[in-house]
Amino acid sequence: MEVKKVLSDLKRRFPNEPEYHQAVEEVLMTIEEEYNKHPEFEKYNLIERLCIPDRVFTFRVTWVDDKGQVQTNMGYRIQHNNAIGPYKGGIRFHSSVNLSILKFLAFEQTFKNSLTTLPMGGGKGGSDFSPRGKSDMEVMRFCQAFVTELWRHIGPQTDVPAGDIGVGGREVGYMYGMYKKMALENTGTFTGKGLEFGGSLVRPEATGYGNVYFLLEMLKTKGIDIKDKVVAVSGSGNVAQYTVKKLISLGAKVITMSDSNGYIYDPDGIDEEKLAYIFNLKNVQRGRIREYAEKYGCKYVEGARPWNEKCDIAMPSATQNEIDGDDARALLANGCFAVSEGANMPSTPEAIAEFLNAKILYAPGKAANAGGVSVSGLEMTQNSIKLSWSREEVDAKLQSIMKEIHAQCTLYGKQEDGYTNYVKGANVAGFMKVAKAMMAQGVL
Ligand code: NDP
Ligand code: 2IT
Repeated sequence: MEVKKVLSDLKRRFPNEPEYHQAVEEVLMTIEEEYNKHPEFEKYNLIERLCIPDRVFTFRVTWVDDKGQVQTNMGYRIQHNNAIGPYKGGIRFHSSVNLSILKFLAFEQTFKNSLTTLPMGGGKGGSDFSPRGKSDMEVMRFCQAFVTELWRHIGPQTDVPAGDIGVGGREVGYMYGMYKKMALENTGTFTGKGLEFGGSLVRPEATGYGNVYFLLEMLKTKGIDIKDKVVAVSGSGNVAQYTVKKLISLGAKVITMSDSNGYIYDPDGIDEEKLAYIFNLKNVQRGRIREYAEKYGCKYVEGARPWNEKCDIAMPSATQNEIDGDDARALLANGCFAVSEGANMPSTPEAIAEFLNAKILYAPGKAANAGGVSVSGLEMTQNSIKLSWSREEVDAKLQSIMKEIHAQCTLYGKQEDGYTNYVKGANVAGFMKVAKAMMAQGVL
């Protein structure tokens, strides 16, 4: 494989998809060496078959708002690769959603799901609909209209969606309800469902908790204790909230959270009580993070990201490309020694290069945030056997999966000087499993 040629071909065939190109480039650069050890991969053109999604569905979603006006949004589902199991991955509702963003997410998901040890392929979907500022009934009508198109492409053995930005328990509930009405089946073709109708304990917590479990594994390699470490977290949604919850329970000090308008800096640290306020503010009131600063009298910085604040550890948990080269240099200059990504592709290529050059502990999202989809996989298992496991059982399985992902990253990412390049480790380990499965199944 010649990475430059593969990339230039992809850019020519799929122009104007910068996030997709970015995600593919990062993976190809790191798997090139391993790929070229297997001439059989090249013979079967594995690389193009792995980079280009199996299929892409695009559809218009039409719904009626509270004023009686007819609205349209775009809907998408990318079925990227099902070599190791049914397509699996979340649905994102955000005004920025487009084909490029969903293709990058579906591509990443394929490698992430491969790392989880569970039999799941990769997919992603979403819409440029923004739930922010919409009434509950508007969100419901939109979800129903979205699924009226989507339902024919998904199923428990074919493609199992879940949540992502803008899609939480409320949205999954509305989508699953409509799906059941259309498909006349009750086999759990969505994960992140409510506990009353097939959801799994620990699924809401799983991405944030899983990221902290991965961080603990990384810290263990250096003999560092999480207690009293200062952590900067971005975002204040599902992933950020449970990341902070776990960090507090382990005695770390979380000093920042953010949303798309700005970030709060609390030098005393966010404690249990303040976090309960954030859960209510974000999940019930659907308010802005600025209100935290007003309530607790701390600093709020409008229109900025938290990476200039001094911290030991950074856990970006909002969105893609939220840490650029300057942010990375600021973090390093302030002594940050570990970055563990809750979000998907939050660091730009320049930022990643800074972290790797500085040889800090740096975990890419596809490894560190895989706890969410892992517990989704466990939800699918529970639905299949028609049983529910206890909180302790699911949490123990999540912890052992995160340990196993860390071990796989170490296997392929450990360098001669002892430094672990988790980017390379995650990409090669994720790739090898999918590649072997594709080879065994013939040219498809
Ligand atoms: P939520 O919708 O619950 O929260 C998203 C958070 O990020 C909000 O605070 C939101 O702010 C902020 N945000 C979203 N878009 C932007 C933007 N363009 N600029 C700045 N801030 C932004 O989503 P999740 O917590 O579920 O997802 C967060 C990240 O984690 C995403 O990258 C997602 O792909 C990833 N992820 C999620 C998993 C899950 O299980 N949910 C699993 C693995 C990864 P605001 O309120 O202003 O919109
Ligand atoms: O990016 C992700 O891994 C998710 N949004 C979760 C996917 C899932 O199927 O649970």
